[in-house]
Amino acid sequence: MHIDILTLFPSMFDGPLTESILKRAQENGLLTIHLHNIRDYATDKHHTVDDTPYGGGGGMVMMVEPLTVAVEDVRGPDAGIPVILLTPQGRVFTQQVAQELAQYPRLVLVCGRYEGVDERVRRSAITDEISIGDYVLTGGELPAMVIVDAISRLIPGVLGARWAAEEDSHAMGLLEYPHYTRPPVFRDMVVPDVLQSGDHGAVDAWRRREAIRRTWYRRPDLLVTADLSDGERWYLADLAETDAPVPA
Ligand code: 4GM
Repeated sequence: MHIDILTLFPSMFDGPLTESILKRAQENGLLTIHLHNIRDYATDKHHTVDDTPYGGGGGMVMMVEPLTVAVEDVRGPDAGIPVILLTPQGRVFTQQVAQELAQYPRLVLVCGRYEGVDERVRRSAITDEISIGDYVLTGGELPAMVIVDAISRLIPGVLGARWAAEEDSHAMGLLEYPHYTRPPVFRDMVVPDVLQSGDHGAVDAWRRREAIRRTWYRRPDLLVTADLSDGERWYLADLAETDAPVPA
């Protein structure tokens, strides 16, 4: 996967992309990330990239020409490459969107700043708009990092052979089951017996039930679309009949 990122603040990406799993993915050639400074595409001697909005009002708007030329230069002639603007007005980023984007060999991410970008950039250069959630940030850089992280760990080989991203909680439409490691007793809190039983079938069944229980308690909205068996739907109906739910 090759990702180009257009930003006014390339150095903001230094930390997250050069540590841990994303660092190793790049060293192993599974991921390449190129940062491009939008200011390099400014056309005047002051390297201006923003201007006051027509119609007045506060704030600044990112100018159409530097951003459009930057996208055209970075993307090249291949019109099939997604060019994604990070904006609070985009479609909301979910695990499903991450899986969709992870299928592409190349992506271009465009980080806006100020009050937004000139509307004509969207029409001439952007193919998709994504929001990481219903809140406003000072720029698209943090959303771009979130997207790079979520997509990278879906690339085969990035997490290593023993880890299957398909089994991630949100990939299954459920929250994750509870995790434990040593010691078996901490203060008065014990590890459930089944996890120490060595019975893998029983462990899988317990984890699946706990994932459903936790999802029902914390995020019941997810259960509308979760892929549950008939037996699991019965289990859910039982949970829903309990008057005082046990915090999961
Ligand atoms: C307006 C237009 C993304 C503001 C484009 C960007 C939040 C998100 C910005 C922009 C952003 C989000 C910059 N704030 N919720 N601010 O994903 O890039």
